[in-house]
Amino acid sequence: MADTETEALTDGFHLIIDALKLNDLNTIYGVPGIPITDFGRMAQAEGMRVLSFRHEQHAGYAAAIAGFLTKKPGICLTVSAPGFLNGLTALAHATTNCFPMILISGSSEREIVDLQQGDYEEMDQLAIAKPLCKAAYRVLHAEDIGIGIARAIRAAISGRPGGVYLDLPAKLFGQVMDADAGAASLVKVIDPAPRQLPAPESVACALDVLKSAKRPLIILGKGAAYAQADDDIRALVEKSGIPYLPMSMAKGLLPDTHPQSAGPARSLVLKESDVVMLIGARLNWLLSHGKGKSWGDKPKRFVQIDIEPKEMDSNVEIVAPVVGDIGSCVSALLDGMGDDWSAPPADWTNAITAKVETNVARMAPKLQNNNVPMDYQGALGSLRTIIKERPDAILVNEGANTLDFARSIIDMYQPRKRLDVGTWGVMGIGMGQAIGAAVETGKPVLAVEGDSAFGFSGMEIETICRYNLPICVVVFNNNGIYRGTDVNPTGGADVAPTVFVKDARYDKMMEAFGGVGVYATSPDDLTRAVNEAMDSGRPTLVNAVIDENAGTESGRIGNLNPQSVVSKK
Ligand code: ADP
Ligand code: TZD
Ligand code: MG
Repeated sequence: MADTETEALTDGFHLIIDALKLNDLNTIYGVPGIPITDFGRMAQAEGMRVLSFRHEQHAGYAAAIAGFLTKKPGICLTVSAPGFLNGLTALAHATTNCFPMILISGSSEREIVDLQQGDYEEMDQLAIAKPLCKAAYRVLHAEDIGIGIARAIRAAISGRPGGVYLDLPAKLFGQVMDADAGAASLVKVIDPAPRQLPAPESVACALDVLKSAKRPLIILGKGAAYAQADDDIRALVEKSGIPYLPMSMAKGLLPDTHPQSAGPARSLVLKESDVVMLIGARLNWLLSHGKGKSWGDKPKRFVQIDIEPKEMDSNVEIVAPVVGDIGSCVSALLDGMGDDWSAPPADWTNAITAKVETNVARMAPKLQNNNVPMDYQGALGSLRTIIKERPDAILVNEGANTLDFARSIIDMYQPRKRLDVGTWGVMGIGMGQAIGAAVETGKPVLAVEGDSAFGFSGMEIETICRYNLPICVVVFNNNGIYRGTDVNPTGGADVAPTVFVKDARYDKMMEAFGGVGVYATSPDDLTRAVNEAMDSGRPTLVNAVIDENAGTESGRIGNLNPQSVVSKK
């Protein structure tokens, strides 16, 4: 019998680390504190990359975007109650956007929490997380850590990806067990996101519908970008000859300059198309639910490719649902098209090309203006050229006008290079996503931020400087939310709710942490500063002075604002 004095032991701390590493999860985004401080130290000592943030929400956004970029769950680590709640926004965001992520949170002792005896940071975290994520698990015994982490990984990435919560009570970390038994309890998840082949008859039906179309359209969503089936998607689009529209984060899946891109003719193709094939895109508010004014009055038939069967018919009838993973579905469609597929009628594709050319030509001179103070077109014209010259850089983008103008002006050339506010249009993803993208890909990141949007995560520029990440933040400073020109109608001392301190110097914040701060008043200044930042890889913040009159209310979605007939002046 083994001598218990010399028997090798392990504990919860090490089992969690070993389980993550075994599954090739080597990066943790989080904020330390009770009960996970030592866990973070040990994870770093065991060779994991442990990145500490200033606020859990941004660690969570970093983990969520890591999931989108890598198809592996991003890991966010938080302390109990308040830290957990701070991370929860990002977990809900990941779930909403179908990004795989695992929020691991330390928690207080079950016995005390369940009797509500007032433990340190007491909260029934599992119950609170459940409705906001795809799955939620708690591990109480060291021997269950391997299974707990395996389940979390599989839940996050199989089927429709999403956020998973893993609750680890403080006591678990210190639980001791025999090292061999511990090692044997770990699980390396086999084929965590198995292929899901579409039914052959649904593929045939989709092809029939596409064949019968006079004015077909393909819409690519961020699910298509996530799937990493880039070559097949491109082949499908090109072989079919069908014009396509990329949703925001699907831009670059094919280059925005592709001859079949209908991006600049969006209104036309939505209105006039007769058959629309959605690939990894939902008919939610971002596509006006597939009906109403923006879709025109011509009858439409929808084909939809999605891994989630419940997505079909969510807003309108789907005549050809193709359920499966995008890689398998797209390759089945390609096979089924055969060699004699005929391109859509030329009057349709020519009309789109003409519209695209007109709109692009109309925009071109505006993008070259060198106005001071800058307007959105002049400033974004500069950044557009920079991304054209550096197509492998990653663009992070949030704001209202800053988001809408950048989305339409900056062409993307490679898949998964445009990261933005996602399905909720959430402000605050900026620095977290920039950090996650820089860490996961090693590529330079350009974060184009409204001044309001930037404020949600601004303190994380310290994190950027601390880890010396190649991130260039450009703050579009128009003194406020949408515009800087609102006034308080009472004439009182408080400024209007949408207005910030005038001419704030965000560039000086970056200097405070040892980064490079630049004050830019013209498109030429901006070009110079951003190119320098991208060449040097040094953390940089460019305060881009934008005309405070230039923006419009809520950017391009002002129609979603409720209107008062009583108080509106
Ligand atoms: P967008 O906002 O770009 O229109 P959405 O987030 O609305 O995109 O839609 C993404 C869709 O992609 C979701 O319905 C999701 O189920 C689906 N999806 C995600 N990954 C895959 C995959 N690998 N295979 C098939 N569908 C996927
Ligand atoms: N809070 C959160 C978390 N998400 C939101 N989307 C909002 C608030 C509301 N909101 C928007 O939808 S855009 C925006 C807010 C506060 C900021 C717009 O101002 P900006 O951009 O300075 O970032 P522009 O260029 O001035 O329009
Ligand atoms: Mg602003």
